[in-house]
Amino acid sequence: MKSELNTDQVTFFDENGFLILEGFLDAEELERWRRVTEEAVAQRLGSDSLNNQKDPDAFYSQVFTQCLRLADIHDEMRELVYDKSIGKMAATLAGVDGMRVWHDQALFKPPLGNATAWHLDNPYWSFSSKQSLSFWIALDDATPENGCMWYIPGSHKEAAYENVGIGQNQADLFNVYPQWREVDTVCGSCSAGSMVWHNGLTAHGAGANMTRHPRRAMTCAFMPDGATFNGQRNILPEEYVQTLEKGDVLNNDEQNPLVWHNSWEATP
Ligand SMILES: O=C(O)CCC(=O)C(=O)O
Ligand SMILES: [Fe+2]
Repeated sequence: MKSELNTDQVTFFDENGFLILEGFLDAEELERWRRVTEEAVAQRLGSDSLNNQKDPDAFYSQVFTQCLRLADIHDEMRELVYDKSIGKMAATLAGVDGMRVWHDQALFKPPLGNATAWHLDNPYWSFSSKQSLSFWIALDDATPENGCMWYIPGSHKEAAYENVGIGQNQADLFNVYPQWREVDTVCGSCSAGSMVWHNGLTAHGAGANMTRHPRRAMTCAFMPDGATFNGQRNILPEEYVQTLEKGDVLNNDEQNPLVWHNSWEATP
């Protein structure tokens, strides 16, 4: 895992709201991420929650097979996504002291699958922060043909927290942010084993999968330590949400484990 970041990369992320790290995983690590993700997805699809395949013919089910919180149900997945060096990357890119996992999710765009409409991530979540971010690890080569990601550079600096959502119209987000129609989009094509980071307020989407093969990705979203509840449930369990008031710090280590704090630097 090439988890060292240089200052140019951090500056690029800051300016553009995304960062592509080609060849993040070596061949052996990629095999492990693939196996563990496939196992955990199979397990999640066998349960009746935290996946989007209840109605497999629905438009959204054909955007991707979405399986959430895989670290909860698979020990090796927990090791992979709670890895301290990845947590440190998240904290470094966001410029914060501590990072918690918001949620992981596998996103497998099926063969011939629908496009992922342009959207922002953070407006879905139970906290609002300019320092939230996600990684997206390509488990297959991600290309314009099979639905790689695309980004609007700098959009994170202007975005607010209204949720447009991932619907059927690819461009609904541009009705809220018409100024982005004038910005050149950036293609996030990358080879299998690459890691792409994006800020939770960066506009992004993916094309349709025009090929007969799946386009698999394993992703994880991070919340800066100290972020507070904004009143939205999102993926938090109902019993936990019942205990929360707007403005409460989301510091439940079971729900949102702290995966990095700069104060740990001295401790191996
Ligand atoms: O994989 C995709 O098609 C979309 C991914 C995405 O929206 C995300 O990782 O936030
Ligand atoms: Fe997204």
